[in-house]
Amino acid sequence: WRRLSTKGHAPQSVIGQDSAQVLGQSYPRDDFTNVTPKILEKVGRNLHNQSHHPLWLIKERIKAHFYSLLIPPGHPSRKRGDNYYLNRTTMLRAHTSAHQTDLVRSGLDAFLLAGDVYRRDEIDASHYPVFHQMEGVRLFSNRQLFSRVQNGGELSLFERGGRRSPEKQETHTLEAVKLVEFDLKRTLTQLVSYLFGADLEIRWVDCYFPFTHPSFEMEVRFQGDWMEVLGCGVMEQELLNSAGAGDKLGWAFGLGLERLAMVLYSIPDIRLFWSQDERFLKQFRVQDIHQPVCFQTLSKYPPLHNDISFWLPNGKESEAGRESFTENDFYELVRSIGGDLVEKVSLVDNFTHPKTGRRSHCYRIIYRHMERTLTQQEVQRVHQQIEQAAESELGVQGRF
Ligand code: FA5
Ligand code: MG
Repeated sequence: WRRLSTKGHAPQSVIGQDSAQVLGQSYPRDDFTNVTPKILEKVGRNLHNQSHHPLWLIKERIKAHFYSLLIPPGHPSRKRGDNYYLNRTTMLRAHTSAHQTDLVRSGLDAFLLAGDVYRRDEIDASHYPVFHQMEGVRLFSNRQLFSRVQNGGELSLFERGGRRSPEKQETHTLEAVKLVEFDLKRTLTQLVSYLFGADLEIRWVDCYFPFTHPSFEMEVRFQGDWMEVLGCGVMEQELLNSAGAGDKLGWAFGLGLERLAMVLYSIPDIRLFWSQDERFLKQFRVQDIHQPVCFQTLSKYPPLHNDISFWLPNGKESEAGRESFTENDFYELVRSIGGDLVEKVSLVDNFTHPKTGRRSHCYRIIYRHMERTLTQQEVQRVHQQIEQAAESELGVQGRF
């Protein structure tokens, strides 16, 4: 009650003879000044942030309504096992799509943004728990989409009573979606041929994302295998509606900057991006960003591998619905102890005892330093720490 009473509420913002003090900043008075002390008293109160104030309450309800439209609380993209949480309400962002709505709401209809993103994920040469994504969005009005089509004026973006199908969302017309999808794929194909030349082999794979439908992933040929470099699709109309762009259709993509740089510069391992070794960094200091870089890979030092086997804890689910053991928990533990010495962890055996029903996992950990040769002893020390921590922190029983 003390906090809510106005008595004793020292206003943070006041107006004096020469200047107004507003939230710690000073603004000199001039002939335009007309603000009054009564008004300034209110600045900084932020009623909508005051817990259980009616404005707070209605705001929270509106937020809950829109948030639940697209990513319900139990959605996999919020899973504790796949993400890093600061606490119950705040996580490190796991993809740059988190910013789509705000930027569309701000009025932009085409934008790019880049940022660092964080995920608990598997461990190998193309996965790292911190990486960088670049997001692109483009919106189309009816006129923009159909102006290139003969008699396009008769076509529309939306239809009533339509159904969601593998090709399209319920409110979209098939002709509009096909044009957006075509523009999206053409734009991304042009991007990769600009970066890599027309020779790069690519393919499109259908997939699922919560913010787009239909959705696709682009894969490129890298060192003899297909590697996924980006996800994309036709934006969910609910997202555009809630961001004030309900009269438009849009596409969006999110690409992994590391993955593209690995292909472009033949960088063999994702850990190298964090290297502070001049032999790595100096190769990219070109005069002109378009100048090709012929990356000379640092000589590869020999790998050492060690296996680790353990019985999993009994498969009861805890009351929070959390599984008692997940593979990501083990990967995370290996990372936090082995750091960048660990090149890859793979599950090589998954065994269920025929009588007791107990499950056991065997993982192979490949250790390799990017900048020098590791010794057996050094690796042994780290490996033993991993064994001990697995028992004490994950509740597994070692078969070491
Ligand atoms: C997404 O993150 C979607 N938000 C992309 C998107 C944006 C779809 C807009 C539709 C519309 P995905 O989880 O597939 O999708 O990640 C996108 C890209 O990030 C991947 O293709 C890959 O290039 C890169 N990436 C994903 N995980 C890792 C990782 N652990 N390490 C390095 N790069 C990664
Ligand atoms: Mg993906």
